[in-house]
Amino acid sequence: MSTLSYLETLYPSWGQQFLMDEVVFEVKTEHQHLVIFKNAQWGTVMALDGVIQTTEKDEFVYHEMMVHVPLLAHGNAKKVLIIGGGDGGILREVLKHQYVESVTQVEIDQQVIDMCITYLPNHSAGAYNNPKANIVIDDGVEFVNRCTEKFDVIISDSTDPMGPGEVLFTSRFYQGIQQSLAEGGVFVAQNGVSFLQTGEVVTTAKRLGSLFQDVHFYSSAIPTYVGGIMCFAWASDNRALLNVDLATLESRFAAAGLQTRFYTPQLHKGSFALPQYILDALNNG
Ligand code: AG3
Repeated sequence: MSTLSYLETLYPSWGQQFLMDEVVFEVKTEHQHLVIFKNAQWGTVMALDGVIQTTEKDEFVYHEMMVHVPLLAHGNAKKVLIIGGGDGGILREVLKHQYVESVTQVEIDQQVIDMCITYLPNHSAGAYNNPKANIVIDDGVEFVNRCTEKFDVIISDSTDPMGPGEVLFTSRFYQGIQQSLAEGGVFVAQNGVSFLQTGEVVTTAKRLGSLFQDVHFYSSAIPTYVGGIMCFAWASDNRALLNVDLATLESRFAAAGLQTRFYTPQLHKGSFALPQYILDALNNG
């Protein structure tokens, strides 16, 4: 049995630990520590600066909820923008929607994409070769503030708001999002494990709230983002998207011909109901 292990250091006094059967890639620079290893329970695991980013076994929960919720709520998204998401899981799920004409992905680091194609090939599953995919290596904040194109759905698949990911939670980023969102469009973003990172929902709600008419969160439990449910931020000026009824979601889901392992239209509806501790934090914040 392996004695090498990886301890997540996201929280100061508690964290999950993995046995590393094999370290397949590791790079320690002065700015970051990236490691990809194999674990019997979770398959290939990627961690960055002490935080588990994705695992082969449970990535579908996160990627399906980040993609199918906004896309099926919208129902007719033709242009989609992904910020971050270097492992390609978001891109893979977006491209399952046939009516999507083009997907632009802005990732700051080409090396992350290349490494994930090599070591986590099932995440992108060939999506980077799809002619509808347009990959831009750039800073997401600069891109959205400069961009003159408009997108129906924008998905921010970032790290936590510390280090390089921090800028993707700022008002300047959200202003760029507002400018880049087509009329009737919706923005969603990874927004932390709320039991432990409660401040994140409060801050995001304030920042997005001053720019969009409709700011909300939906949630899901992702096994290796430990500590309870993760919240996803939702921002739009189109209130109808939040209130799409179950029958409509079911018919869009069927028409899209999606084979999912987590997403269902009923889960979609239910994911917008938040526990009282989050509602209290939002009301008191
Ligand atoms: N990006 C989100 C990782 C967040 C982990 N944070 C946490 N457990 N609080 C993952 C990239 C997947 N494409």
